[in-house]
Amino acid sequence: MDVSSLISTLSINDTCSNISNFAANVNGHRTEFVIGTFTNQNLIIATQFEKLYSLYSVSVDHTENGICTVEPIYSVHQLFGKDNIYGEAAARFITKELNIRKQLLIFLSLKDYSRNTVKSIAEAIKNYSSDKDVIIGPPGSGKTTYCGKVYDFYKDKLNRKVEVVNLDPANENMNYNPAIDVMKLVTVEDVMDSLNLGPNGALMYCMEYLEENFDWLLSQLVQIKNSYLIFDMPGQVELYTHHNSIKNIFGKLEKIGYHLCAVHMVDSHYCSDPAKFISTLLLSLSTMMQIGLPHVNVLSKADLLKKNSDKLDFNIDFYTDVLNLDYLLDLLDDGPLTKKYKKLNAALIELIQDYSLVCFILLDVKSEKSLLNLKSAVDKANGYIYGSGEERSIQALLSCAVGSRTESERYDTDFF
Ligand SMILES: Nc1nc2c(ncn2[C@@H]2O[C@H](COP(=O)(O)OP(=O)(O)O)[C@@H](O)[C@H]2O)c(=O)[nH]1
Ligand SMILES: [Mg+2]
Repeated sequence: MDVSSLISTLSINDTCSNISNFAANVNGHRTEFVIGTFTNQNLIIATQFEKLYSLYSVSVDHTENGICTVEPIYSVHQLFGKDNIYGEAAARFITKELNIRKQLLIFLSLKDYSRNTVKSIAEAIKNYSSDKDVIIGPPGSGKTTYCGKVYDFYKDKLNRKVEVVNLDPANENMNYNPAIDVMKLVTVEDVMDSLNLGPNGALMYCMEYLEENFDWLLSQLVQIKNSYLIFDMPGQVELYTHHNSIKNIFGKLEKIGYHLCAVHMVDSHYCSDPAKFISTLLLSLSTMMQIGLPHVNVLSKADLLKKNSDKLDFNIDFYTDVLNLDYLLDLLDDGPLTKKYKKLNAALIELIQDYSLVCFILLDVKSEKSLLNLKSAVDKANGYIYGSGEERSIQALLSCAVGSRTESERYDTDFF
């Protein structure tokens, strides 16, 4: 299917687009899907034939004669194809089921339009669209703590179906009950004993073993339907800067249609020393380059950072926004250990500024507002659009319709 020429034929002229395709088995029929997200509209193609037969346009309205409606009103128009009232009903059903809030262009070419088939089509899209966050970062940065907290928060406060997958083969003190646990496949402790390796070597081995046994992970993942997944990852830095197993595992997950977003956590304690902060920036940048996923950098334990803010050289914004590092260069050039390396300091600062990719979100896991702030950044990085089953107040729908407030901002005013 030549999607780009189709999109230009449909005159969807949009620079901000996100298009993906995948195939799924829907009630015994191979079905090809294309999902496109644009600023003002969404596109769904679902075909069980080689061709596209019918195109429908569904508009979503939240007011009638100027008065807000309790439920959104869906108006369906068939733009081309043979008249098919079942197709129109299917287009309406899918829009509603996926809680789509923008105009939807939907091509449906199905062998039958029974309720069962149409429901399975919506399910297949939902399964595909549910996002997955991979929580990465050095040991002790707070990944496991965050996974447990965010699990409770998503489930209890945002009403999202959510599960945590533990991929750290040496995870202690999990404050959540993992839906999948890599420690059932392999543990660092066993590898250290059986192969006589140290902890670092054993962890590398475990991730290579997981890569080789990707089918084990996949067989468990397919059993989790329709949930937002959070992957708790191991902390060893080289796994994200140059070793390839984790990158390959993420690549395989993306290939089968998972949307991943990397949430990279670094202890905000490193802000207290200019040399450590530079190494934090370099680590974050090289991880972004190596992993190559939508990426959100986080400075964790912000409560401690705030408590000790008088000990910082700059305001907290300086560390989160990473806008002008020349001030940091001055400190490095005066530092007892770093003053010898003026040229190297200047080159490192220039490298980070040239890429201009790294900035941070602060996180204090004890604050719901902080969890929400991070969630909002992750949703934006992910392009999370479908929120079926999440709270649907008229206000929320209206504000989404005009694009004025994100779900987080709504939650913010509703709960705080
Ligand atoms: N003060 C504070 N401590 C935190 C926070 N997040 C995690 N920690 C602590 O940091 C330590 C390491 O956390 P853990 O989640 O095991 O880190 P991981 O190795 O990255 O999984 C634990 O003692 C946590 O209690 C936070 O937001 N604030
Ligand atoms: Mg951990």
